[in-house]
Amino acid sequence: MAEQNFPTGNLMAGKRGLIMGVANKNSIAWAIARQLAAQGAELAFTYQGEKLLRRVKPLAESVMPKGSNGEPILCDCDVTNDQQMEATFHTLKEEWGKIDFLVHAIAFAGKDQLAGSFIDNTTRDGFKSALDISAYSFVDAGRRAAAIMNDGGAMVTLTYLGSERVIPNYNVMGVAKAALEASTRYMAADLGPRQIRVNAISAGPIKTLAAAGIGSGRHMFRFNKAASAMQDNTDPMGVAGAALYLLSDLGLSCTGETHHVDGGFHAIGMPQEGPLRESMPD
Ligand code: NAD
Ligand code: 0WE
Repeated sequence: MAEQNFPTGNLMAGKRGLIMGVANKNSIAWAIARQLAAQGAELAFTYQGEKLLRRVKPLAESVMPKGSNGEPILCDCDVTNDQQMEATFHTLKEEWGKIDFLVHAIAFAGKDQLAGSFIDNTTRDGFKSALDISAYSFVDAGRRAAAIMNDGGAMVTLTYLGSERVIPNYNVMGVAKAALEASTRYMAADLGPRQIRVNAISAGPIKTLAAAGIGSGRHMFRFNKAASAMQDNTDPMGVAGAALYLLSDLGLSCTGETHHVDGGFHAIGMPQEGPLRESMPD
């Protein structure tokens, strides 16, 4: 993403929330955090282990409004660790009393699960851990967050088209994203009466740590650009804008939704011939 200015305003003024899933400046969660901060939100962050604190701390400090009493709230939180999950939301309750929103941008499957044949390569343990980290973690974080959303609230998670259609090598992550999207709907139903909205954003491919080292990466980005309605790759700023809509009061009455931000790739049945030829010269 080029250096960009996120539109400023007051859409998130007076709102506080937790961002889970910043690993570095390319993380989708970081684009969302910057957009929310530009609209006046106060943010807390989780990070996955000490190694990532070195990256996340300076980022967090750069968006915390000056004069807000010093240190941003940073919690070490591996989502498979119940004690760390407990401690994270305990800290938020202690520091803030309540929260208004949650951003969940976490996914993981073992590298061996993300290549070749789905039916042959998906192991019981690989399946369990992909669904635990990538889908159950939203249910778990959502339950803990809702417990301190005393004034209504909103939650957003990040998903991918591989939940709806077969994308080569995405494999068990596609199954995990299907579970994540279904969880979004069930959570929306449970929390709706308390004025807590729960939505998912289905982003097109974006060059982040999680998208690096994908075997067919070059091909995937070129194909997505050529075959999408907008004939361009997905800009994380569009994802951040969608998150702002869904997490602010603009999102009123929208819940249980999976909103695609992918240049219209999901809407295309057959891509135009021209751009495809250019992207894949024989
Ligand atoms: P990223 O690598 O920047 O973020 C992934 C995050 O998941 C990291 O911060 C990592 O620390 C965290 N994580 C993994 N396992 C964890 C665990 N056990 N406990 C706590 N945190 C853990 O990559 P990203 O692309 O920004 O991914 C964010 C979300 O966006 C993911 O859910 C991903 O599936 C989704 N998404 C990504 C793309 C894309 O092309 N990059 C497209 C659509 C959806
Ligand atoms: O959700 C994702 C990626 C999530 C992810 C990435 C990794 C890489 C490193 C989960 N687990 C791991 N495990 C690792 O060891 N995306 C939407 C990005 C992505 O990943 C793909 C894609 C796309 C798009 C994998 C194969 C094919 C397409």
